[in-house]
Amino acid sequence: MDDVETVIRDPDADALAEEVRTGLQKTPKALSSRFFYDAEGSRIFAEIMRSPEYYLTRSEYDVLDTYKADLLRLITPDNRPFELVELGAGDGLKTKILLGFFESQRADFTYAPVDISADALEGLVVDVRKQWPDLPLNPRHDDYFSALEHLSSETDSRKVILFLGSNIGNFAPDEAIAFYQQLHDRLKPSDIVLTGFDLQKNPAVIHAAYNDRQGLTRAFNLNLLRRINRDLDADFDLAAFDHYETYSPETGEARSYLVSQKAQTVDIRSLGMQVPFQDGEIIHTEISRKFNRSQIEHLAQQTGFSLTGWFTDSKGYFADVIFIR
Ligand code: AVI
Repeated sequence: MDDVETVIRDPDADALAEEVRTGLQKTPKALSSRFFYDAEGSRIFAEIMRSPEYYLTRSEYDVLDTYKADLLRLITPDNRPFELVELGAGDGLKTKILLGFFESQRADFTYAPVDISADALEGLVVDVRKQWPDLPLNPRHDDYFSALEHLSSETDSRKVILFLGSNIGNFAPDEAIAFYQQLHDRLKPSDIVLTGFDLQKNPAVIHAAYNDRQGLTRAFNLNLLRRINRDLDADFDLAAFDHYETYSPETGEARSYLVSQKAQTVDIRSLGMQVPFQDGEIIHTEISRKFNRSQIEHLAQQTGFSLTGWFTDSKGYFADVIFIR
């Protein structure tokens, strides 16, 4: 684990305090979903990905498994070595399809997973080492934006940025544009970005994915309050908040909220803050955007990329899309 530890710092320690200080003074109150992923949040998210309603992971798995050979051909038509930089790698379940296939084809590449969760990253590194002991690994514990600043331009190898799992959907529209613009600035011509986009579909299917019967999404959302209690010495009563989800087929946005079940005041001791809640008051915690093809084409065009590959699963639920710099 040495190479994980050398890059370990907690990108969230001060950021969480700042988010809570400002977010709970907003109207309406809001906290960013990037703080969902402590060890418990990552564990619950892994369960969500296995739940019957959360089709995204299965759909993307289907795309990558079906089109892995086409993807490799598009990534390196000239067999040039490449560095596979995965932003938000998580447990790497889907990426392992690509790693296994690329290894079997003797592709010359390095795998550089980046994740905000140290636990998820460490698990992934152990797993990858076990399965492919010779694969060069370069893990980084960091958030996406600061990881982009460290994309080394020293090596000659082509950069292939993986941004799978519809992580892009958790960005507001202006953040998504800023993200690709930043990538465009840091990459060189012929570098590649492979993004997983969840597509717009029957709204009932999407709504169910964020309202699973087992209550996993509910637990995932409420875990944010548990984390604030632990990290900022607060006294949120988890039983006095509930999960609420909306999906608008007009905007393509699934939105998660925590709803106060009564009038109450929460004490956040490490910030010296008392936060009043009315009965029924919300905290907005997450946006999960769903896209259509013309929005994705526009995103590429707006940020200076060319869309050169479009792969969907058999149901047409999910697309993995190649942008070339
Ligand atoms: C990580 N991200 C793409 C997930 C999503 O679908 O927006 C997080 C999630 N939130 C609730 N369920 C899953």
